[in-house]
Amino acid sequence: MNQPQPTWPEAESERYRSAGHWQGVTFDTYLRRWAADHRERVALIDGDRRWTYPDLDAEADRIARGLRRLGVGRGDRVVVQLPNCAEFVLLWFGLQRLGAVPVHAMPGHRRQEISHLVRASGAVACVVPDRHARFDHRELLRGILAEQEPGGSLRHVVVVGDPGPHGAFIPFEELRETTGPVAGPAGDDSGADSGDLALLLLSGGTTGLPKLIPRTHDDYSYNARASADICAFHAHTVYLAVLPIGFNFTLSCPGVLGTLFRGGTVVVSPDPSPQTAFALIEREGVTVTSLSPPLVPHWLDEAASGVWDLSSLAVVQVGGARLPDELARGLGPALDVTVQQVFGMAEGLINLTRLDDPEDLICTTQGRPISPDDEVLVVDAEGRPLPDGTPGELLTRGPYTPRGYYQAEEHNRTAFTADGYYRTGDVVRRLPSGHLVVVGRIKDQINRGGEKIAATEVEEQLLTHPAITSAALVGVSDERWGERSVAFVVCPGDVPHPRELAVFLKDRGLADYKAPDEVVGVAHMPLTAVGKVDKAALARRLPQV
Ligand code: OOB
Repeated sequence: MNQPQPTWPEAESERYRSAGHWQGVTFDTYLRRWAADHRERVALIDGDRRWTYPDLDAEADRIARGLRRLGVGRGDRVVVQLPNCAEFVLLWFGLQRLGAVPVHAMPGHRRQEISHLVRASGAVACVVPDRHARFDHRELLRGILAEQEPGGSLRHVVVVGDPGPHGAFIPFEELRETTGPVAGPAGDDSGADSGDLALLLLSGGTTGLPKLIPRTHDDYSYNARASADICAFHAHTVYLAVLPIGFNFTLSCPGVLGTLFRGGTVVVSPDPSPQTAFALIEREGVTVTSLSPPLVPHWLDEAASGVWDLSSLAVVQVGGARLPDELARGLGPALDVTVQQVFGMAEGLINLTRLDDPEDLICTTQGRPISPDDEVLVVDAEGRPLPDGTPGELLTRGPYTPRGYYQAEEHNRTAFTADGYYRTGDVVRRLPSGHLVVVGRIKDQINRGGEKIAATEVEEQLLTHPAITSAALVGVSDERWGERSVAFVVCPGDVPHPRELAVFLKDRGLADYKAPDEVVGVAHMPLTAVGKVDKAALARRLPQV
């Protein structure tokens, strides 16, 4: 039941099972095992609240009962848009206990993104905070419900915090039912199969609307375990979740799940500021955390104040966007930690520098694949493999890289090769050691400090502005973000100011980070020989940093 389509060929699946990558165990059962194995250990800390492993297990039961009462069951999709708080983790395991499927939204997502996620996944429920970052998520969900077409899938909205005056919204606290059956047959409560869909991740997107990525129990738990092995996570690992927990990096590379697999402790940071994080590092004895590159300078500045005791911190992972080599070189000595670069993707493949790699590899490469069964090709424009050292597009397939997006048959024909390799759109150089250096990108995406912006999505929105007749969004290098977005627009009249466009796009329900940083009017769009907008020519019009 509930097989994500398409799946791995049987021969490959068998290979991954016999290699021990796929263990045939669901997250629901893993949680039961952890609770039995670590009776006293603290699994999760959020502020003054603490959960041991058995507490976490019992809480998953309660939430599963509450969800079941709402009619949520095995295979049902539930959009989860929560900031970093313990409820994210509790809910995630409550859903796993039912065999239901969390659909990960990011905290910054707004009407466009959330309604797309609901529609694309056919979600029956959404779980949101009341307010976060001065934004009222209840208002957002009221709008989405009101706009839903008759027969739409969304039936329930659960709110962490105050559900507000909208009587139909369910307070998260009310989900926690202490009595009654949790679910199906004993042993594996969820009744789910380890090959079933365990979660849906959102792709960064290139063309059309962002796609959903089907991750199974087998593949996603391997992702977390293999990462935890390489990072040598153990029962005394204390992991600080600084980036959004719904981000694959934070959840599973090795992140929250990798920590739980090893009996360690997850500490939730409600925001990524160094002040908040350093206070938690000091108080809880945090040993490892993960950052995006734009956070690094802020962390270094604050650490230089010398008022914090960060001596417990041993490893800082950085990923999601290219970390400049000099920043990598500065980070280790400044915090007295081992730096680990992480080049991963929601579509699967994770690359890590190893903790004992020579400093040069740690500072100048984005790591190498975590699995011996990751297959990596670097190819030219015709798809022909290139020798080591020559930059080309990275293609990959393997035990935790799904063979296609969720219900996107047509898109899959071009996003994957005929023999199942995912075309990453990343341009890399491969060293003889297997380490990859990310040197560019051929996908039409902007990576703004780790936040991915699909150019076509924003361009379509810009074209709805009455002053704009043609639009092209281009990424240019930027000191703070790594890349910033520049909208080139053709306007018969005045060119709108970036602030006005930001308000316009916000009103249309687009996440704030997708608003162009800069707007440049052009008389007409330069075209390539095949008649496409020549984005490289547009980028050359700007002063380079
Ligand atoms: C992570 O996942 P996504 O799905 O948000 O983005 C994936 C894309 C990659 O294809 C690449 O273009 C870029 O983000 N990227 C990097 C990078 N890490 C990701 N580019 C250069 N250097 C890096 N270190 O971003 C993600 C998922 C799991 C772990 C870490 C990151």
